[in-house]
Amino acid sequence: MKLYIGNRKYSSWSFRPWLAMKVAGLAFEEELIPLDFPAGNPAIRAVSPTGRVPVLRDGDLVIWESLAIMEYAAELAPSLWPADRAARALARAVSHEMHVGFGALRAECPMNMGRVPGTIEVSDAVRADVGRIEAIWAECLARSGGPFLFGAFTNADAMFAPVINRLEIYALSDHEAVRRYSETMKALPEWQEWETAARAEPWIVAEDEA
Ligand SMILES: N[C@@H](CCC(=O)N[C@@H](CS)C(=O)NCC(=O)O)C(=O)O
Repeated sequence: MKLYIGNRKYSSWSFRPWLAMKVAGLAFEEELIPLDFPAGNPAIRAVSPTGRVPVLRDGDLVIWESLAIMEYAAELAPSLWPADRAARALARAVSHEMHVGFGALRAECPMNMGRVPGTIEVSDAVRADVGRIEAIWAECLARSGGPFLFGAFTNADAMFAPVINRLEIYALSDHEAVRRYSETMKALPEWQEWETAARAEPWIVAEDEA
């Protein structure tokens, strides 16, 4: 099984399935295809029907879209969704909300694993996105008791992983639940492995440098 990813510094969509599959202990190879071409890297087109990463290849099977990859990973490692049916439904709901939502936060505040934390000007729409994320995290953590959103680590945590980076590097939240949850996520050895490799990357993508 091989996961094609983009730059670790910037590719938030790649980080999600990579983190989920690593924390779940799935064995896979990875190949990084740099996102440093203004019109898209032709090497991505060669492996991805959408010209985007992440893409998972398992034998002849090619899966694109981060959440579809994570659903596939959860079939191989069922702990990636909560065992309880109601919790599993909620974990999927917040994961889908992340997949389609928070457009202002994603557009104005790109994930950047190499950035020194500091504030930037953000719109009211970003503040609203942050408020909704704080509410989701506080509610999930209160319901499960933590330390992850649904108790043990699941795909829902992986879906929000890039947001943890965004809230930190643009200093967007001082909510207690965000602080506690971010500490838990950033202490994962797999998080640290990704971050260390990201910081060693040579590429700078201007449009992701807010
Ligand atoms: N909806 C897709 C989004 C994938 C996506 O936008 N990937 C970006 C990198 S994070 C990409 O491949 N961009 C192509 C490029 O910049 O050349 C998913 O969930 O996987």
